[in-house]
Amino acid sequence: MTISIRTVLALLAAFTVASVAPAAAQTPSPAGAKVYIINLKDGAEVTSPFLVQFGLSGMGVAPAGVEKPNTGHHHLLIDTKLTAEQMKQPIPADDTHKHFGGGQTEAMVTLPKGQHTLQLVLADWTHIPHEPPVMSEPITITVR
Ligand SMILES: [Cu+2]
Repeated sequence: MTISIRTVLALLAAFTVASVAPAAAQTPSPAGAKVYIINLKDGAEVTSPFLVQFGLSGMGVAPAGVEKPNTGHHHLLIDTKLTAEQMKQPIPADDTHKHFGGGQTEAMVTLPKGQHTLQLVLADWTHIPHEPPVMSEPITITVR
């Protein structure tokens, strides 16, 4: 069996393109878009359960699954953060990565006593953070 050099080159080219292509496309965000926690400041003390209100300026809220320019839905990161690699992928869904795919703009959060970090990240209809990312500075709160 012989394999022509042309076939080898074609296979190499296909492999190179596949390995260079991004894992998933990120949705662009408009300049100046901001997400922030409205009702809690860094260092806040709360009792559990407590309300977290999600603020957004420069973009709109749309439910997960609805593709519309300059929109997204809120995600609350609790005691975790996203790595640079995770910023390009759908946000995981678990106890520390909460999705508000219904378009919710606030949530009651239950956490054990102690210090916790909270951070909001907006993501597109497929749960992938925008480019550039629209995320709040993490805040540290204490549950009494
Ligand atoms: Cu999501």
